[in-house]
This record gives sequence, C-alpha cells and structure tokens, in this order.
Amino acid sequence: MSPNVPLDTVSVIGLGYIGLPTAAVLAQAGKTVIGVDVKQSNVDAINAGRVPFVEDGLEAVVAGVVAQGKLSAQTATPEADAYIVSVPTPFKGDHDADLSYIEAAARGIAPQLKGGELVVLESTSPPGATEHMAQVILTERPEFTTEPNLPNSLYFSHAPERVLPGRIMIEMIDNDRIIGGTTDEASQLTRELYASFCRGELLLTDAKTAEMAKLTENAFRDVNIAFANELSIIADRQGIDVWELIELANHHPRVNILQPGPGVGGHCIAVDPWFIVSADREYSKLIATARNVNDSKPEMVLKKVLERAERFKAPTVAALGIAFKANIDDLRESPSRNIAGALAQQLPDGTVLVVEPNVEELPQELAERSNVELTSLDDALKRADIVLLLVDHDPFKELDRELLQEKIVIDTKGLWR
Ligand code: SAJ
Repeated sequence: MSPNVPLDTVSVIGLGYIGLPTAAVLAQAGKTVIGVDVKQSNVDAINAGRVPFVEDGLEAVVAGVVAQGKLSAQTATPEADAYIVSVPTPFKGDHDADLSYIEAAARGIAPQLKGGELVVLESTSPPGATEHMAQVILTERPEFTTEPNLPNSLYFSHAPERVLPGRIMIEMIDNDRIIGGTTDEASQLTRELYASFCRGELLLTDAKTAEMAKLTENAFRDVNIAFANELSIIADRQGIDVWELIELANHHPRVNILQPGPGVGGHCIAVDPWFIVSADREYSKLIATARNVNDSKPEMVLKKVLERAERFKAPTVAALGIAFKANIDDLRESPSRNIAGALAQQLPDGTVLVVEPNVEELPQELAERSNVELTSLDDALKRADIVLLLVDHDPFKELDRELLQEKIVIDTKGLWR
C-alpha cells in the first residue's frame, strides 16, 4: 500500500528537455508545481509562459499552466511533498557518469525536508545512482530514514524518462513507465504520483533494475543502429545501395534493420550505453564496439566529402542539417554538427554553408570560423558545389530535386533516393 503522505506540491529540479515537459504535465494534472533551474534566463522565460527550446505542443501547455498559477519557476529549491530530479548526467574520465549534478540537486533538496517526502530521480543514471542520491541526502540529514511509514521516513525511487524528443508531449502521457523504488513503499508512492498524468502501464521494480532497464533500451537501439551503420560502409565499398539492401532484407518476417546515417547523436543513445560499459568493462564488449562503430561514422562521411572536394580549389559545401536528428533544434552530441565543423577545418580555402531551419544562430565553434555561414536552403543550393544531406528535416524532404542537378550530392540519410 502507498504510504499515507501528501503528493500535492511537486518540485521538478532541472527544467530542460525532460524536466519542463514533466513539470507541465504534472501541473496540467492538477499538482502545484514549482520548477527549479540554475539558469535565470530559463526561469524568466518559463514564468512568462515561454519555452526556451523547440518541442511540439509544449509551449501551449506551459503557457496555460503558468497562467493558471499551477506552474512557476525559480532558482532556489523550495519545500514540496515530492521532488523530481531531472538534471544532466554527463561523462567524466573514461566514459564514467558524472553524478555531480544529481549530488548538487540532492544537497539543494536536503535542507527543505520535513519527513514523508518522495524524491524521484528521472535522470538517466548508472546502476546504483538512486541509492547514491539517497545517501547524499541522508548524510546531510541523518535524522531521516528510508524505513517506511514513520514520521521521519523519506522515499526514494528511479523513474527513468523514455520519451522521444519531438514526440515528448504524446509519449510523456502514453508511454509505459518503469518505476524502481529503494523500498516497495517508495515504488508505490511514485506510482501514485505518476498515475496522476501517465496513461501508460506503470511497471514496478527495484531502483537498480529500473536504472539498468533504461540503459538497456538505449543500448539496444545503439547496437542495432551500429549494425546498420556498419552495413552502410560495407555496402558503399561493394558498390551496393544500402537503403535498397535494408529494404529488401526487412521483407523477411524476422528481420528489422534500422537506418544508417551520419552517426548517432543526442544526449541519450550516444551516451547511455557507456554507463553500462563503465559498470562492467570486462563483459560489455558488444555494447562498447557498437558505440565505437557509431562514433566512427562521422569520420567516414567526412572522408567521402573530402575525396569529392579534391577537384575544387575552393569548394563550397552545403551542409544540410546540424541537429542530432530530424525536425528538432537540439544540437547536443550531434554528429552532423561535428562533421560541419571538421569540414570547415579541413577545407580552409572552402566554404561551409550550414542550413539548419530550426536554429537562428550557429553554435559558437562554427560561428567563430570565418568559412562557415548559416544560410537558407535556397541560397545554399544556389552556391554549393557539394550538397551534403546530414539530417532528414522535412523541408529537405520536400526540396525540388531539379535544384540538385549539376551538384555533387552526398546523402547520408537516403532521403533523396
Ligand atoms: N538514428 C539512426 N538510425 C535509426 C534511428 C536513429 O541513425 O534508425 C540516430 C538518429 O539520427 C539520432 C540518434 O540515432 O542521431 C538517436 O535518435 P533516436 O530517435 O533513436 O532517439 P533519441 O536519442 O531521440 O531518444 C532515445 C529514445 N530511446 C529509444 O528509442 C530506445 C527515447 O525513447 C528515450 O527517451 C531517449 O533516447 C532518452 O532520453 O534516453
């Protein structure tokens, strides 16, 4: 049975791509939500009902719940019945997870606790991170305990987010969700909180299995994309069209090969498998190899462009897309962005025309290069010798193929076959 404690006010720590949508749907479900972010400009934007990044359908919900007074944002951690920690877990050292943001969030929460609160870790984390977060809080506040149903009980759990950027507002509500408490009571309480907005199945387990489940899902996808990427390189060398090859093979009832591309980007699939490797280096050979195959793909794309650029004295390359995937503005861990940067570096006499319909300015490392320009699709196609398709954004799909005649076309997504 779920412990008898209130879950009316919720503080979401970290208002990024996951934290903000989570805060918004909780507020929509009737909770009083106080979001916390270290960045004052994000806090100001949210309090004005605006969303500081692109995500379909999010701004309408945020504007609504802010206007109703159900969602507000601030930089200091408040008192609340429940906390949801949704902060980054980057790497440090040899792909080990850096838990310092989680620790900082935990230290911010600790002084606000009165007993009976639930603290949920949503950040993708290596096995043991939820237990670690609990220990940080209990070290700061030794008068509390994880033993349930006492006046000084605290409840800790992991509820990994599994939403797909671009479809967050749909998947946040509809996806099944794994919930792993450090005690059964913590799992039950977390289920009660998430049932307020989630229509999917809520699957209860322990914290470590929940942590590993999330990593497993993304490693599954990474390994399978690595297979497609490796095939694309082999097919290229054999003079075979990899897209046709995969389409044909996928007619087999038990074959479902994913799509090759310029590499794997984003803050999830390109990162999370390393947390498994870091937890057990000796026995995660396949997972580590897949990571390396995917990480080496941008290098292959670069090599191909440079070969084709050799015959120009001052080649102009149109790099179509620098986001990490289609129809989003997220440039984190983006292979296409890295390819654009490497091209500019390796073609000092050339020009790289970046077309990225989802951003208004180039990231700093590209902006500071004198031979990189952010421009429109029309302008880039007019001026380019080489058209390099890196991201399958919708406007590129709809492009008039006539405009590609006379150009050298390198299509890393098979968009224009
Ligand atoms: N990609 C390919 N070929 C494919 C599919 C994807 O090259 O066939 C590339 C994309 O272009 C992109 C990268 O992989 O660079 C990742 O894109 P994605 O759409 O597969 O996934 P993400 O990173 O946007 O979101 C993933 C999702 N996980 C799974 O599908 C198992 C999402 O559900 C998770 O919530 C998210 O990671 C996360 O936050 O962990």
